[in-house]
Amino acid sequence: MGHYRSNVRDLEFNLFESLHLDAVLATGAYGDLDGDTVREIVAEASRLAEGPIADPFAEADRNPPVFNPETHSVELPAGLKKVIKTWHEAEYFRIGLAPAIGGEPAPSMLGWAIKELILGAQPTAYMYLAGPKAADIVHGIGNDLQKHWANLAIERNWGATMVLTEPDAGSDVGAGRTKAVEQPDGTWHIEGVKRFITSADSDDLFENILHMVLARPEGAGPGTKGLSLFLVPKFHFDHSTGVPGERNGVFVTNVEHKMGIKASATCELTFGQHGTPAVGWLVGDVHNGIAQMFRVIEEARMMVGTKAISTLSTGYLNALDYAKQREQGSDMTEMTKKDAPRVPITRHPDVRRSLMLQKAYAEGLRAVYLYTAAHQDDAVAQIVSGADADMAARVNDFLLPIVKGVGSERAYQLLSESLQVLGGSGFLQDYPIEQYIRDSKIDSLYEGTTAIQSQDFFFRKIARDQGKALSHIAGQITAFLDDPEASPSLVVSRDHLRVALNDVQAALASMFGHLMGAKEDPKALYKIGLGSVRLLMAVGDLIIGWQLLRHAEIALKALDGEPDAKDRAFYQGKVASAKFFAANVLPVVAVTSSVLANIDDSIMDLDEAAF
Ligand code: ST9
Ligand code: FAD
Repeated sequence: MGHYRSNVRDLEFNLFESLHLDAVLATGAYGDLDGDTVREIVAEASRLAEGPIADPFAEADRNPPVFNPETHSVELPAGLKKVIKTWHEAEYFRIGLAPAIGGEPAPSMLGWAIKELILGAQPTAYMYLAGPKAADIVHGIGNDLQKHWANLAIERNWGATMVLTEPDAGSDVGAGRTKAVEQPDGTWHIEGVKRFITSADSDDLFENILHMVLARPEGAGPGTKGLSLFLVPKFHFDHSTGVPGERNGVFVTNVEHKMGIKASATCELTFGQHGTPAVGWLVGDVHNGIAQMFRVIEEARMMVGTKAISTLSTGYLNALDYAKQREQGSDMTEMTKKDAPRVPITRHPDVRRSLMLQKAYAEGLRAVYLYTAAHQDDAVAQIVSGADADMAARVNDFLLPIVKGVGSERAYQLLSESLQVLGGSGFLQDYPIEQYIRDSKIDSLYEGTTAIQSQDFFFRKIARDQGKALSHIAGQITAFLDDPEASPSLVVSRDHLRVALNDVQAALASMFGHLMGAKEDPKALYKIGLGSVRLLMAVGDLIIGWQLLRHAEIALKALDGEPDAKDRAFYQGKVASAKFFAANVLPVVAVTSSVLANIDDSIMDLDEAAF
């Protein structure tokens, strides 16, 4: 068996038993797509992911892309190229894309469930396959000609990149210096150097690459609002047929050597410095670059969170397989008997603790990203949480930093537990977990670091939203807690959830207190900066705990119906992980609440020399 272990049963549980996919499909909003077809699609995608897609995972890591400075090109490992082609040919990319560019209508949550599979099996492959989604976005924000290019990009299978970062503009995108100079024919010449650009060259995978580039038109203002979005193709092309022509003046000038996701080419990209102008086209003929680019960023943040969560899930399932087979030591109750039989390490309480924590986070975070995806479609959101279109968009925005920020941090933290279960063997390259850890570290860095996610969460998704999405979610949790049909066997767990909800509300009140305080004394903002990551993680735990307990209720009802042995174990696992999370993780939220109420900001006055 290859490295990747999918969890199709849990995906189906989320889609059908938790998020009511049958009812969603019965609305007719997605044509004649039905439940059986969805199950077949997911099962087939999983087979592909666990088999040929996962196959060259280690090979691609050990033989990373090779940069040729003479030709400004990147050579990719052959196995990885084959994987990328195989997944593309399976045409999953059409799921959920606009029908006008050849997409198949489907709920967003189905698209993300399938993306989870490739993101766990071969994450770097998925990043090379961003072209169709980029085309979908260009189709949404481009002018008529650019909408046609979006069609060409799908038909002719072009690659795509998102180009924001510069050496002096990382988190601070608004510090970008790359310049755009308008030409008499309405095109623009882009001049500058961008850094860390994923897939800026991709061997011979694509006949063309559409770079989506933020640059500052001459004379435009400072900061992000002065940036505009340009399409800069690798090759000029016939605007009607798409047939490629001359090379455009955008060249890869370096490829980074990295800790993980080594198979993903991370490139320096230079515009207009090699004697050929880098010609760009202003997207949608409007100077609204940062808002337009955020359409791409939102998609990519969801992708990064799902990648991290998927990696944690396969890390956990690998650890579980190992633990079931590894015998070591005797049962703790017989620890003094030297001749007691050896037991599988799954008998040791600390291994059980670790496995159950991994399971709870992996499945809880899966529930969170799919619940988020459910709010990316108006019809689905209505069924899942009663949100109207406006509220659905707010809830999606609110949950994105949790999927990305909490998903990436918890995955990296818990993958360390997965490795620990294997003991010294986990440290070896014979097992995939060391690579999972290396490959998933990036998830808390790119697409906005965790600190950036936490500030986005507090300032934009809560304060600027006037707490509307937050109230909607808190209302859902309260309704769950007050459900008169709640199972008696979850009473204690629900109490933990109720207390955690109160603790989060107290933590938020403290943060709002600091925000109000900043009107008098701007230095009160430091307290928010010192506490925002903790707040994000605490809200994440609250929402994970709620989702797990929702699932436990569903599982308990299913257990009453006498399921078969396999399903019985599955549902029992749902109940056990929810109870475990409620008892072991939710009480810790109180600590965060207390810390946030009494934030000590004295380190902000400390001389740097004292660090
Ligand atoms: C990266 C790529 O890291 C990682 C790997 C990607 C692999 C895929 C590669 C292929 C891509 C091809 C594309 C395909 C499609 C995707 C497929 C995925 C596979 N929500 O607060 P303000 C907007 S890329 C929505 O004042 P500052 C809004 O318009 C690099 N919009 O910010 C707002 O105006 P207003 C990623 C938001 O102080 C305006 O921005 N880099 C949001 O000026 C200004 O807002 C980063 O992520 C939002 N949440 O700037 C940078 N927030 O307020 C991280 C802001 O009027 N840094 N807007 O509505 C940040 O996010 C900063 O906080 C900042 C600050 C830049 C926004
Ligand atoms: P910095 O912004 O310098 O941050 C350094 C540290 O300071 C971080 O811990 C950060 O959290 C903290 N910090 C910075 N500002 C603040 C603040 N205001 N408040 C609190 N803390 C702060 N970019 C693209 O445009 N396209 C891509 O395709 C792309 N792919 C990438 C692939 C890889 C492998 C990598 C490593 C990066 C990629 N990036 C890409 C860039 C990525 O998005 C940035 O690295 C990221 O946004 C962080 O910027 P930085 O590295 O400059 O770190």
